Amino acid sequence: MFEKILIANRGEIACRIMDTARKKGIKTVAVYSVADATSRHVRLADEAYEIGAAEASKSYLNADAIIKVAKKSGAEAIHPGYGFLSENADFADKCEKNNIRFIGPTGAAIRLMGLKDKAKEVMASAGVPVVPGYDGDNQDEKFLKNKANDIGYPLLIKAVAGGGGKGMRLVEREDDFLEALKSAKREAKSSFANDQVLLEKYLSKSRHIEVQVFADMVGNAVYLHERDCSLQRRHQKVVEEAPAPDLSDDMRYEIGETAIKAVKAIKYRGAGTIEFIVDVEHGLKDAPFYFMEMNTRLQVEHPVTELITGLDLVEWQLRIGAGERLPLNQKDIKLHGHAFEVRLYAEDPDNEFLPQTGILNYFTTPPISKNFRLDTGIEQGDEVSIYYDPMIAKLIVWGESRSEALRHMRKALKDTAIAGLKTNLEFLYNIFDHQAFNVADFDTSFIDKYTNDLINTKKSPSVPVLVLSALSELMPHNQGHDIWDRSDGWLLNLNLTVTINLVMKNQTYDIGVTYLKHDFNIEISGKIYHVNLLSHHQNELTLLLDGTKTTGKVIKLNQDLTVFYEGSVTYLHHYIPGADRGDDHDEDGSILAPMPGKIQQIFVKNGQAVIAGQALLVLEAMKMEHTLKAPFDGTVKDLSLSADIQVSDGQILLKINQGDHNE
Ligand code: MV4
Repeated sequence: MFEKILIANRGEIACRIMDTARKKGIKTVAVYSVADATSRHVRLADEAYEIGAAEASKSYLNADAIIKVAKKSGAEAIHPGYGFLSENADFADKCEKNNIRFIGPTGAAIRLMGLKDKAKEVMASAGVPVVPGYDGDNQDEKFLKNKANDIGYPLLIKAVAGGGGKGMRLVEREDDFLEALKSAKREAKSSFANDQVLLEKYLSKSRHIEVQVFADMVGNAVYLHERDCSLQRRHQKVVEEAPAPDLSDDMRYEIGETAIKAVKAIKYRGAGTIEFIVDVEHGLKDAPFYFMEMNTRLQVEHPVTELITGLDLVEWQLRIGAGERLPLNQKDIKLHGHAFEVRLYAEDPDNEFLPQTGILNYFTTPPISKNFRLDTGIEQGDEVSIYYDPMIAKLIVWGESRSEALRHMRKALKDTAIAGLKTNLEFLYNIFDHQAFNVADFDTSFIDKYTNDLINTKKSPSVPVLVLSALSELMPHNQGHDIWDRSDGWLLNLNLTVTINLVMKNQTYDIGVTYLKHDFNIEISGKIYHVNLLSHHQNELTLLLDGTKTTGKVIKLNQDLTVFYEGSVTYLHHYIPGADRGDDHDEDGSILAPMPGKIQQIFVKNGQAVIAGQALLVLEAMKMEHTLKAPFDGTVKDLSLSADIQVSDGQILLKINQGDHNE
């Protein structure tokens, strides 16, 4: 076994790998960019070396710098985690050439699985079912259009060098084919420097079921059963679970054995995942399933497999990487219970999931237990920057059954609180609170289909949220004391009413609070509510609201309140005349780039009248599209950009002259 390994990654996965290495008594070497100098993975490592600037290309993707640190530190092996260099065949080869064990498959296996057409050919010849279509080298437009007509519509155009949906186009009708083909090739060329595409029949009602596999260096291979990752948004997985709900034992066996055929066909080594697409047009029972792609790395969602098998997949990677045989035979790998994982992201579902940056001023999660696991790379006070994926943490739960695990996840999400930046917490809660998901009635279209249930952009805050906020604002903010310790005379003047002004989306709510010695009357929009305060501790209040027990958390930063109540998250501002700094958005209506990126589309022109909320342009950044909208009614001016222009963070893109409507 290794004495010392280098983890060529950051964030939660680097911390997670270090956890296992430490348990095995293996020394760990961290590498970090200038932006990560004080991050958690640096603190957890035995040694740490700076390898370059914040941009990943200058640090975590800098293969030579990483190998240099491995040599200097005496690390015998490198664990790449996921993302970054984890599926870079040249890096894997370079490690081996430098006599450093790459903890993963050979460069040859990575290379082979990196191209969808080659991967499909290898799988088909190994007897693994692949989606019907065309994956040859002939890329002539007319030839491909004829092939498309043979396959039938709807069909998918997929970049062979693509992955995760990039360079993928759904074509519903023959007339749309050529334009979609050109668009897919353009994106593939710019993203992968390889514009070759393949065609596939589109399975319009599908489940994404993937099988965790492991193989050692002497030809043994096992499957650690499957994960269902059908809940995706723009090909980013949102929820993963294991095992796949309602999958029969027969089908579990069949899918698992098929995955092993795939692994043996490519002489694989280490941890891997075979992704299948299951055609559930006629239900899941005996449904046809097809090879989609193979991931030659440990995946983000591996914890759900660990929880239902009781195995440590990183430990297996280290042992196999050190040349050991597989620790278990197939018959020894048992399933127990059900697990879910959600990815907590710094993004704003109310604004097209725009990535958020800022300081994590407040971050609390439930206590760790056999039912709750937290994998995170950041702690309270850390910054979420624009340089890396805005994932804050993974919340993972385990229960004896799917319904018990669902309960544990709802509880975990309700007991998680984050303030200082917006997150997808409420969006995640709404998924686990959704009837269709609870009865496992879902497929890959779930998030698109139920978007309006999942992203319930609030028009106004609920009464419990307003009551919790108003009372919280009356507490002395010397933490831990309760309302009775107020030093001012307010509590002595019975029947005195104070008004708290709370603002949400430019709408003000005046909350009248009257103290009645043992309880309160609270007036909202002319209606009186009777409230007993039961307890107030650590930002959490419990009260009786017209006799109903009500508990919530109010986190205050300056005059801004983040309110957590029954899975909902509400952002309010406590307006105190004179205490408020001026609006920080500039009066001249400048539209600034929220982060570095490329102008993808412009919908308006100089002199055009626009209304508040109207889409102005699309910025491509952080692997996603971000639509920038008019902050108020007005007229477009100073627009001099064109598509494909690269813009910097904070750059003025155009201005909206407020109010005037000259065409
Ligand atoms: C498919 C498919 C249906 N039919 N291929 C490929 C990339 C991966 N992220 C999802 N992929 C899919 N490939 C065929 N022939 C369905 C998916 C798919 C999906 C597609 C669109 C939107 C969301 C999706 C979620 C999971 C799987």
